[in-house]
Amino acid sequence: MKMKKMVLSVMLAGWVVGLKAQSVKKDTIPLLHGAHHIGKRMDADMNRWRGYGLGQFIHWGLYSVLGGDYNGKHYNGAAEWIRSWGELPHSVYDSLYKKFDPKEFDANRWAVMAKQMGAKYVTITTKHHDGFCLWPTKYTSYNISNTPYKKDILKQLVNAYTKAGIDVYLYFSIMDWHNPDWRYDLKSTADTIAFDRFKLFVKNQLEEQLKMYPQIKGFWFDGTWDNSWKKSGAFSDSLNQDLKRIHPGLIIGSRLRADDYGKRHFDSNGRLMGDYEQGWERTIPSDFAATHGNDWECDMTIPENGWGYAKKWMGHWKTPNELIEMLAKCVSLDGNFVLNFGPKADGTFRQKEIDDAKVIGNWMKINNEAIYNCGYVNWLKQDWGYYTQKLKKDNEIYMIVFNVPVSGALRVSSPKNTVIKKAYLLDGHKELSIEKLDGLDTFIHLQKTGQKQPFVIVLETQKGAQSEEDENKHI
Ligand code: H76
Repeated sequence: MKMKKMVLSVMLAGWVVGLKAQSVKKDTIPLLHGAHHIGKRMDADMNRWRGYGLGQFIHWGLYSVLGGDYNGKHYNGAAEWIRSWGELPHSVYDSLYKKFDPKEFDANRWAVMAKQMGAKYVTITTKHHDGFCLWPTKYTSYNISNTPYKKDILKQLVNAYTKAGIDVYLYFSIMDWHNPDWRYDLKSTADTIAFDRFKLFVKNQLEEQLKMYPQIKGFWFDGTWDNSWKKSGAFSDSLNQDLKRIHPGLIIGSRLRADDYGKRHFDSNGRLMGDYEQGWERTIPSDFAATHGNDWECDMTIPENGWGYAKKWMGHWKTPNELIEMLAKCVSLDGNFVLNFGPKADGTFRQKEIDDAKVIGNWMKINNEAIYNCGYVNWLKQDWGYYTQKLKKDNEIYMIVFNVPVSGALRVSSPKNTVIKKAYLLDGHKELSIEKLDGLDTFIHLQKTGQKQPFVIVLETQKGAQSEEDENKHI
Protein backbone atom coordinates (compact mmCIF):
# COMPACT_ATOMS: atom_id res chain seq x y z
CA MET A 1 0.00 0.00 0.00
CA LYS A 2 2.74 2.38 1.06
CA MET A 3 4.74 1.40 -2.02
CA LYS A 4 1.77 2.05 -4.30
CA LYS A 5 1.32 5.48 -2.82
CA MET A 6 4.98 6.27 -3.36
CA VAL A 7 4.93 5.16 -6.98
CA LEU A 8 1.85 7.25 -7.58
CA SER A 9 3.36 10.37 -6.06
CA VAL A 10 6.59 9.87 -8.04
CA MET A 11 4.53 9.61 -11.19
CA LEU A 12 2.58 12.69 -10.29
CA ALA A 13 5.79 14.59 -9.57
CA GLY A 14 7.11 13.62 -13.01
CA TRP A 15 3.89 14.70 -14.62
CA VAL A 16 4.01 18.07 -12.90
CA VAL A 17 7.53 18.62 -14.19
CA GLY A 18 6.23 17.80 -17.66
CA LEU A 19 3.30 20.14 -17.48
CA LYS A 20 5.35 22.93 -16.10
CA ALA A 21 8.06 22.45 -18.70
CA GLN A 22 5.85 22.77 -21.74
CA SER A 23 2.75 24.82 -21.10
CA VAL A 24 -0.47 22.97 -20.41
CA LYS A 25 -1.81 22.92 -23.92
CA LYS A 26 -3.68 20.08 -25.53
CA ASP A 27 -2.13 18.56 -28.64
CA THR A 28 -4.29 19.70 -31.47
CA ILE A 29 -2.45 18.31 -34.45
CA PRO A 30 -2.28 14.52 -34.71
CA LEU A 31 1.31 13.45 -35.36
CA LEU A 32 2.96 10.11 -36.08
CA HIS A 33 6.42 11.59 -35.69
CA GLY A 34 6.11 14.25 -33.03
CA ALA A 35 7.56 14.27 -29.51
CA HIS A 36 7.31 10.88 -27.81
CA HIS A 37 7.50 12.14 -24.27
CA ILE A 38 6.53 15.31 -22.50
CA GLY A 39 8.81 16.98 -20.02
CA LYS A 40 12.33 16.16 -18.96
CA ARG A 41 14.00 12.75 -19.10
CA MET A 42 14.70 11.91 -15.45
CA ASP A 43 16.85 8.75 -15.86
CA ALA A 44 20.42 8.40 -14.55
CA ASP A 45 22.13 9.22 -17.88
CA MET A 46 20.19 12.42 -18.33
CA ASN A 47 20.68 13.41 -14.70
CA ARG A 48 24.40 13.04 -15.28
CA TRP A 49 24.16 15.23 -18.41
CA ARG A 50 22.24 17.84 -16.44
CA GLY A 51 25.02 18.00 -13.87
CA TYR A 52 27.92 18.56 -16.29
CA GLY A 53 27.82 22.36 -16.24
CA LEU A 54 30.86 22.77 -18.49
CA GLY A 55 31.78 21.00 -21.70
CA GLN A 56 34.26 21.23 -24.54
CA PHE A 57 33.53 21.19 -28.27
CA ILE A 58 36.22 20.12 -30.73
CA HIS A 59 36.07 21.09 -34.42
CA TRP A 60 38.83 19.30 -36.26
CA GLY A 61 38.95 18.23 -39.87
CA LEU A 62 40.29 19.07 -43.32
CA TYR A 63 39.31 22.75 -42.98
CA SER A 64 41.96 22.93 -40.25
CA VAL A 65 44.60 22.47 -42.97
CA LEU A 66 43.55 25.72 -44.70
CA GLY A 67 42.72 27.71 -41.57
CA GLY A 68 40.51 30.01 -43.67
CA ASP A 69 43.30 30.76 -46.20
CA TYR A 70 43.48 29.87 -49.85
CA ASN A 71 46.06 31.04 -52.36
CA GLY A 72 47.47 33.63 -50.01
CA LYS A 73 44.08 35.17 -49.28
CA HIS A 74 42.21 34.96 -45.99
CA TYR A 75 38.46 34.45 -46.02
CA ASN A 76 36.62 35.86 -43.07
CA GLY A 77 33.69 33.46 -42.82
CA ALA A 78 33.62 30.44 -40.50
CA ALA A 79 36.75 28.53 -41.59
CA GLU A 80 35.00 25.14 -41.62
CA TRP A 81 32.67 26.41 -44.37
CA ILE A 82 35.40 27.43 -46.84
CA ARG A 83 34.56 24.62 -49.27
CA SER A 84 31.12 26.10 -49.84
CA TRP A 85 32.12 29.62 -50.83
CA GLY A 86 33.29 28.97 -54.37
CA GLU A 87 36.72 30.39 -53.55
CA LEU A 88 38.55 27.18 -54.34
CA PRO A 89 37.77 24.24 -56.62
CA HIS A 90 36.07 21.36 -54.81
CA SER A 91 38.71 19.04 -56.22
CA VAL A 92 41.35 21.05 -54.32
CA TYR A 93 39.42 20.88 -51.06
CA ASP A 94 38.59 17.21 -51.50
CA SER A 95 42.32 16.44 -51.92
CA LEU A 96 43.30 18.08 -48.64
CA TYR A 97 43.15 14.69 -46.94
CA LYS A 98 46.45 13.91 -48.67
CA LYS A 99 48.01 16.57 -46.46
CA PHE A 100 46.31 15.68 -43.19
CA ASP A 101 49.17 14.46 -41.02
CA PRO A 102 48.92 15.81 -37.45
CA LYS A 103 52.42 15.02 -36.29
CA GLU A 104 51.95 16.70 -32.90
CA PHE A 105 48.61 15.09 -32.11
CA ASP A 106 48.46 13.58 -28.65
CA ALA A 107 44.95 12.62 -27.54
CA ASN A 108 46.01 12.33 -23.91
CA ARG A 109 47.34 15.87 -23.92
CA TRP A 110 44.00 17.13 -25.27
CA ALA A 111 42.10 15.23 -22.59
CA VAL A 112 44.37 16.55 -19.86
CA MET A 113 43.82 20.13 -21.07
CA ALA A 114 40.02 19.64 -21.07
CA LYS A 115 40.17 18.03 -17.65
CA GLN A 116 42.24 20.91 -16.27
CA MET A 117 39.65 23.34 -17.66
CA GLY A 118 36.96 21.48 -15.71
CA ALA A 119 35.05 20.05 -18.69
CA LYS A 120 32.82 17.12 -17.80
CA TYR A 121 31.99 16.23 -21.40
CA VAL A 122 33.31 16.71 -24.90
CA THR A 123 31.68 16.76 -28.32
CA ILE A 124 34.00 15.82 -31.19
CA THR A 125 33.39 16.40 -34.90
CA THR A 126 33.55 12.92 -36.40
CA LYS A 127 32.29 14.24 -39.76
CA HIS A 128 31.55 17.87 -40.56
CA HIS A 129 29.65 19.21 -43.60
CA ASP A 130 32.62 18.45 -45.89
CA GLY A 131 31.95 14.74 -45.36
CA PHE A 132 35.49 13.81 -44.28
CA CYS A 133 35.48 11.13 -41.57
CA LEU A 134 37.92 11.16 -38.66
CA TRP A 135 37.37 7.43 -38.11
CA PRO A 136 38.14 4.51 -40.47
CA THR A 137 34.57 4.01 -41.65
CA LYS A 138 33.96 1.21 -44.09
CA TYR A 139 31.19 3.16 -45.82
CA THR A 140 33.38 5.72 -47.61
CA SER A 141 37.06 5.89 -48.44
CA TYR A 142 37.00 9.62 -47.63
CA ASN A 143 38.34 8.94 -44.17
CA ILE A 144 41.35 9.13 -41.89
CA SER A 145 42.86 5.80 -42.94
CA ASN A 146 43.62 7.22 -46.39
CA THR A 147 45.56 10.21 -45.06
CA PRO A 148 49.32 10.09 -44.45
CA TYR A 149 48.44 9.89 -40.74
CA LYS A 150 46.38 6.70 -41.24
CA LYS A 151 45.53 6.01 -37.57
CA ASP A 152 42.03 6.23 -36.08
CA ILE A 153 41.82 9.70 -34.51
CA LEU A 154 38.40 9.16 -33.02
CA LYS A 155 39.40 6.00 -31.19
CA GLN A 156 42.34 7.78 -29.57
CA LEU A 157 40.16 10.69 -28.48
CA VAL A 158 37.32 8.51 -27.18
CA ASN A 159 39.79 6.44 -25.18
CA ALA A 160 41.82 9.37 -23.83
CA TYR A 161 38.82 11.48 -22.75
CA THR A 162 36.99 8.50 -21.28
CA LYS A 163 40.12 7.58 -19.32
CA ALA A 164 40.24 11.16 -18.01
CA GLY A 165 36.64 10.82 -16.77
CA ILE A 166 35.19 13.08 -19.46
CA ASP A 167 32.04 11.81 -21.21
CA VAL A 168 32.25 11.69 -25.00
CA TYR A 169 29.60 12.77 -27.51
CA LEU A 170 29.98 12.47 -31.26
CA TYR A 171 29.19 15.38 -33.58
CA PHE A 172 27.82 14.12 -36.89
CA SER A 173 26.74 16.31 -39.79
CA ILE A 174 23.79 14.95 -41.74
CA MET A 175 24.47 17.41 -44.58
CA ASP A 176 27.37 15.92 -46.53
CA TRP A 177 28.91 17.96 -49.38
CA HIS A 178 31.07 15.03 -50.48
CA ASN A 179 28.53 12.24 -50.87
CA PRO A 180 26.98 12.31 -54.38
CA ASP A 181 23.68 11.07 -52.95
CA TRP A 182 23.23 14.08 -50.64
CA ARG A 183 20.39 16.37 -51.75
CA TYR A 184 19.27 19.78 -50.49
CA ASP A 185 15.75 19.05 -51.63
CA LEU A 186 13.79 16.19 -53.11
CA LYS A 187 12.27 17.44 -56.34
CA SER A 188 12.20 14.28 -58.46
CA THR A 189 12.01 10.51 -58.16
CA ALA A 190 15.72 10.42 -58.92
CA ASP A 191 16.37 12.69 -55.94
CA THR A 192 14.32 10.45 -53.69
CA ILE A 193 16.14 7.33 -54.86
CA ALA A 194 19.54 8.95 -54.30
CA PHE A 195 18.51 10.29 -50.90
CA ASP A 196 17.23 6.87 -49.83
CA ARG A 197 20.74 5.57 -50.50
CA PHE A 198 22.09 8.49 -48.49
CA LYS A 199 19.83 7.73 -45.54
CA LEU A 200 21.09 4.16 -45.46
CA PHE A 201 24.67 5.48 -45.55
CA VAL A 202 23.94 7.70 -42.54
CA LYS A 203 22.32 4.86 -40.60
CA ASN A 204 25.23 2.55 -41.39
CA GLN A 205 27.80 5.09 -40.29
CA LEU A 206 26.04 5.83 -37.00
CA GLU A 207 25.55 2.17 -36.16
CA GLU A 208 29.20 1.66 -37.01
CA GLN A 209 30.19 4.42 -34.57
CA LEU A 210 28.12 2.83 -31.80
CA LYS A 211 29.80 -0.49 -32.47
CA MET A 212 33.32 0.94 -32.63
CA TYR A 213 33.02 3.41 -29.73
CA PRO A 214 30.53 1.89 -27.30
CA GLN A 215 31.71 4.17 -24.47
CA ILE A 216 30.06 7.24 -26.01
CA LYS A 217 27.11 8.86 -24.25
CA GLY A 218 25.33 10.51 -27.15
CA PHE A 219 25.31 12.16 -30.57
CA TRP A 220 25.33 15.84 -31.52
CA PHE A 221 23.64 16.19 -34.91
CA ASP A 222 24.05 19.13 -37.26
CA GLY A 223 23.24 20.05 -40.87
CA THR A 224 19.59 19.00 -40.59
CA TRP A 225 17.98 22.21 -41.83
CA ASP A 226 17.51 21.44 -45.53
CA ASN A 227 14.24 20.44 -47.17
CA SER A 228 15.47 16.93 -47.99
CA TRP A 229 15.85 16.19 -44.29
CA LYS A 230 12.73 18.09 -43.27
CA LYS A 231 10.82 15.78 -45.61
CA SER A 232 12.41 12.76 -43.89
CA GLY A 233 10.62 13.03 -40.55
CA ALA A 234 9.61 9.37 -40.47
CA PHE A 235 13.18 8.31 -41.15
CA SER A 236 14.70 10.66 -38.58
CA ASP A 237 12.23 9.29 -36.03
CA SER A 238 13.08 5.67 -36.74
CA LEU A 239 16.82 6.46 -36.82
CA ASN A 240 16.56 8.09 -33.40
CA GLN A 241 14.73 5.06 -32.03
CA ASP A 242 17.16 2.58 -33.64
CA LEU A 243 20.19 4.27 -32.12
CA LYS A 244 18.58 4.32 -28.70
CA ARG A 245 17.59 0.67 -28.97
CA ILE A 246 21.19 -0.27 -29.75
CA HIS A 247 22.54 1.97 -27.01
CA PRO A 248 20.03 2.51 -24.19
CA GLY A 249 20.45 5.80 -22.38
CA LEU A 250 21.91 7.54 -25.44
CA ILE A 251 21.45 11.31 -25.41
CA ILE A 252 20.38 13.08 -28.58
CA GLY A 253 19.43 16.75 -28.74
CA SER A 254 16.63 18.41 -30.66
CA ARG A 255 18.59 18.96 -33.88
CA LEU A 256 18.12 15.49 -35.37
CA ARG A 257 14.45 15.05 -36.00
CA ALA A 258 11.74 16.64 -38.08
CA ASP A 259 8.05 15.93 -37.52
CA ASP A 260 5.37 14.92 -40.06
CA TYR A 261 5.20 18.51 -41.30
CA GLY A 262 8.93 19.22 -41.37
CA LYS A 263 8.95 21.14 -38.07
CA ARG A 264 12.31 20.95 -36.31
CA HIS A 265 13.31 21.10 -32.61
CA PHE A 266 9.69 21.58 -31.53
CA ASP A 267 6.94 19.58 -33.20
CA SER A 268 3.76 21.06 -34.67
CA ASN A 269 2.20 20.99 -31.20
CA GLY A 270 5.13 22.86 -29.69
CA ARG A 271 6.66 19.83 -27.91
CA LEU A 272 10.42 19.42 -27.79
CA MET A 273 11.68 16.55 -29.97
CA GLY A 274 14.89 15.44 -28.31
CA ASP A 275 16.47 15.02 -24.93
CA TYR A 276 17.47 18.68 -24.65
CA GLU A 277 16.99 21.86 -26.63
CA GLN A 278 19.88 22.10 -29.06
CA GLY A 279 19.27 25.46 -30.69
CA TRP A 280 21.29 27.70 -28.37
CA GLU A 281 24.28 28.10 -30.66
CA ARG A 282 26.34 31.19 -29.76
CA THR A 283 23.37 32.57 -27.82
CA ILE A 284 22.13 32.21 -24.25
CA PRO A 285 18.49 32.48 -23.17
CA SER A 286 17.80 35.91 -21.70
CA ASP A 287 15.87 34.52 -18.75
CA PHE A 288 14.34 31.34 -17.39
CA ALA A 289 11.09 31.78 -19.31
CA ALA A 290 13.05 31.63 -22.58
CA THR A 291 14.25 28.10 -21.74
CA HIS A 292 10.63 26.82 -21.62
CA GLY A 293 11.78 24.84 -18.59
CA ASN A 294 13.67 22.45 -20.88
CA ASP A 295 17.14 21.01 -20.57
CA TRP A 296 19.39 22.90 -22.93
CA GLU A 297 23.01 23.51 -23.90
CA CYS A 298 24.78 26.59 -25.18
CA ASP A 299 27.65 26.08 -27.64
CA MET A 300 30.00 29.02 -27.81
CA THR A 301 32.97 30.16 -29.88
CA ILE A 302 35.76 32.31 -28.45
CA PRO A 303 35.91 34.57 -31.52
CA GLU A 304 32.69 36.05 -32.89
CA ASN A 305 32.04 33.11 -35.20
CA GLY A 306 34.04 30.26 -36.65
CA TRP A 307 34.50 26.80 -35.16
CA GLY A 308 37.29 25.18 -37.17
CA TYR A 309 40.86 26.53 -36.95
CA ALA A 310 41.25 29.93 -38.62
CA LYS A 311 44.62 31.62 -38.95
CA LYS A 312 42.90 34.91 -38.27
CA TRP A 313 40.07 35.08 -35.79
CA MET A 314 37.26 37.45 -36.63
CA GLY A 315 35.61 40.05 -34.46
CA HIS A 316 35.87 40.36 -30.72
CA TRP A 317 37.75 37.64 -28.83
CA LYS A 318 35.91 36.81 -25.62
CA THR A 319 38.01 37.16 -22.50
CA PRO A 320 38.16 34.35 -19.91
CA ASN A 321 36.00 36.43 -17.55
CA GLU A 322 33.35 36.82 -20.24
CA LEU A 323 33.43 33.07 -20.82
CA ILE A 324 33.18 32.33 -17.10
CA GLU A 325 30.21 34.70 -16.88
CA MET A 326 28.52 32.87 -19.76
CA LEU A 327 29.14 29.59 -17.95
CA ALA A 328 27.59 30.97 -14.75
CA LYS A 329 24.62 32.39 -16.62
CA CYS A 330 23.95 29.10 -18.42
CA VAL A 331 24.08 27.06 -15.22
CA SER A 332 21.87 29.62 -13.44
CA LEU A 333 19.26 29.04 -16.17
CA ASP A 334 19.49 25.21 -15.98
CA GLY A 335 21.74 24.84 -19.03
CA ASN A 336 25.24 23.54 -19.80
CA PHE A 337 27.94 25.70 -21.33
CA VAL A 338 30.11 24.15 -24.05
CA LEU A 339 33.18 25.99 -25.23
CA ASN A 340 34.56 25.34 -28.70
CA PHE A 341 38.18 24.67 -29.59
CA GLY A 342 39.51 24.47 -33.16
CA PRO A 343 42.86 22.68 -33.13
CA LYS A 344 45.40 23.28 -35.89
CA ALA A 345 46.10 20.66 -38.54
CA ASP A 346 49.28 19.59 -36.74
CA GLY A 347 47.30 18.63 -33.64
CA THR A 348 48.21 21.61 -31.43
CA PHE A 349 45.98 24.39 -30.09
CA ARG A 350 46.38 28.13 -30.61
CA GLN A 351 47.90 29.89 -27.61
CA LYS A 352 44.75 31.89 -26.80
CA GLU A 353 42.75 28.66 -26.43
CA ILE A 354 45.42 27.12 -24.20
CA ASP A 355 45.52 30.26 -22.03
CA ASP A 356 41.72 30.56 -21.77
CA ALA A 357 41.35 26.90 -20.81
CA LYS A 358 43.90 27.44 -18.06
CA VAL A 359 42.21 30.54 -16.63
CA ILE A 360 38.78 28.88 -16.70
CA GLY A 361 40.26 25.77 -15.07
CA ASN A 362 41.91 27.76 -12.31
CA TRP A 363 38.63 29.50 -11.60
CA MET A 364 36.77 26.19 -11.65
CA LYS A 365 39.20 24.68 -9.18
CA ILE A 366 38.07 27.21 -6.57
CA ASN A 367 34.44 27.67 -7.57
CA ASN A 368 33.21 24.46 -9.22
CA GLU A 369 30.91 23.71 -6.29
CA ALA A 370 28.59 26.41 -7.66
CA ILE A 371 28.70 24.92 -11.19
CA TYR A 372 28.64 21.10 -11.12
CA ASN A 373 25.25 19.53 -10.49
CA CYS A 374 23.77 23.00 -10.12
CA GLY A 375 20.84 24.79 -11.70
CA TYR A 376 18.19 27.43 -11.52
CA VAL A 377 17.11 29.30 -8.39
CA ASN A 378 13.74 30.99 -8.53
CA TRP A 379 14.90 34.20 -6.82
CA LEU A 380 14.76 37.65 -8.34
CA LYS A 381 17.90 38.16 -10.45
CA GLN A 382 20.23 40.88 -9.16
CA ASP A 383 22.80 43.04 -10.94
CA TRP A 384 25.81 41.53 -9.12
CA GLY A 385 25.52 38.21 -10.97
CA TYR A 386 23.84 34.81 -10.85
CA TYR A 387 22.31 32.40 -8.36
CA THR A 388 22.76 28.65 -8.59
CA GLN A 389 21.91 25.74 -6.30
CA LYS A 390 22.50 21.99 -6.30
CA LEU A 391 19.99 20.07 -8.44
CA LYS A 392 19.32 17.84 -5.45
CA LYS A 393 18.31 20.84 -3.45
CA ASP A 394 19.63 21.44 0.00
CA ASN A 395 19.75 24.59 2.07
CA GLU A 396 22.56 26.28 0.17
CA ILE A 397 22.32 28.95 -2.46
CA TYR A 398 25.37 30.12 -4.42
CA MET A 399 25.83 33.71 -5.51
CA ILE A 400 28.32 33.91 -8.41
CA VAL A 401 29.40 37.54 -8.26
CA PHE A 402 30.69 39.47 -11.28
CA ASN A 403 29.78 43.07 -10.48
CA VAL A 404 30.55 44.43 -7.03
CA PRO A 405 28.74 47.69 -6.17
CA VAL A 406 30.94 50.48 -4.77
CA SER A 407 29.03 50.17 -1.49
CA GLY A 408 30.14 46.54 -1.16
CA ALA A 409 26.56 45.64 -0.23
CA LEU A 410 25.00 42.90 -2.34
CA ARG A 411 21.23 42.85 -2.35
CA VAL A 412 19.42 39.54 -2.02
CA SER A 413 15.67 39.26 -2.32
CA SER A 414 14.73 35.92 -0.84
CA PRO A 415 11.29 34.42 -1.16
CA LYS A 416 8.78 34.46 1.65
CA ASN A 417 9.47 31.82 4.30
CA THR A 418 13.17 31.59 3.47
CA VAL A 419 15.62 32.92 6.02
CA ILE A 420 19.28 33.53 5.30
CA LYS A 421 21.14 32.08 8.26
CA LYS A 422 24.71 32.59 7.18
CA ALA A 423 26.77 33.96 4.28
CA TYR A 424 30.40 33.12 3.57
CA LEU A 425 32.93 33.23 0.76
CA LEU A 426 33.32 29.83 -0.90
CA ASP A 427 37.06 30.45 -1.22
CA GLY A 428 38.41 30.38 2.33
CA HIS A 429 35.00 30.23 4.05
CA LYS A 430 35.31 33.74 5.50
CA GLU A 431 31.95 34.72 6.99
CA LEU A 432 30.19 37.85 5.73
CA SER A 433 27.80 40.02 7.68
CA ILE A 434 24.12 39.89 6.86
CA GLU A 435 21.84 42.89 7.29
CA LYS A 436 18.14 42.28 7.10
CA LEU A 437 16.24 45.12 5.46
CA ASP A 438 12.62 46.03 5.55
CA GLY A 439 10.54 43.53 3.61
CA LEU A 440 12.14 40.51 1.99
CA ASP A 441 15.51 42.03 1.13
CA THR A 442 18.85 41.43 2.75
CA PHE A 443 22.26 42.98 2.26
CA ILE A 444 25.32 40.75 2.22
CA HIS A 445 28.23 43.03 3.13
CA LEU A 446 31.63 42.50 1.56
CA GLN A 447 34.55 43.64 3.66
CA LYS A 448 36.65 44.42 0.66
CA THR A 449 35.75 45.49 -2.83
CA GLY A 450 37.90 45.67 -5.94
CA GLN A 451 37.97 41.90 -6.58
CA LYS A 452 39.94 40.91 -9.66
CA GLN A 453 38.06 37.66 -10.23
CA PRO A 454 34.44 36.58 -10.20
CA PHE A 455 33.81 34.82 -6.87
CA VAL A 456 31.20 32.79 -5.06
CA ILE A 457 29.27 33.50 -1.85
CA VAL A 458 27.44 30.64 -0.17
CA LEU A 459 24.14 31.39 1.56
CA GLU A 460 22.88 28.97 4.15
CA THR A 461 19.15 29.20 4.21
CA GLN A 462 16.31 27.82 6.22
CA LYS A 463 12.73 27.38 5.14
CA GLY A 464 9.64 28.20 7.13
CA ALA A 465 11.49 30.01 9.88
CA GLN A 466 10.22 33.49 9.14
CA SER A 467 8.20 35.05 11.93
CA GLU A 468 4.57 35.92 11.42
CA GLU A 469 5.36 39.52 12.08
CA ASP A 470 7.82 39.51 9.16
CA GLU A 471 5.33 37.82 6.89
CA ASN A 472 2.65 40.37 7.62
CA LYS A 473 4.87 43.07 6.24
CA HIS A 474 4.48 41.65 2.77
CA ILE A 475 0.77 41.33 2.56
C1 H76 B 1 26.17 26.53 -39.20
C2 H76 B 1 26.86 25.70 -38.63
C3 H76 B 1 27.68 24.73 -37.97
N1 H76 B 1 27.19 24.42 -36.65
C4 H76 B 1 28.22 24.70 -35.69
C5 H76 B 1 28.15 23.84 -34.44
C6 H76 B 1 29.47 24.54 -36.50
O1 H76 B 1 29.75 23.21 -36.74
C7 H76 B 1 29.06 25.29 -37.74
O2 H76 B 1 29.94 25.06 -38.80
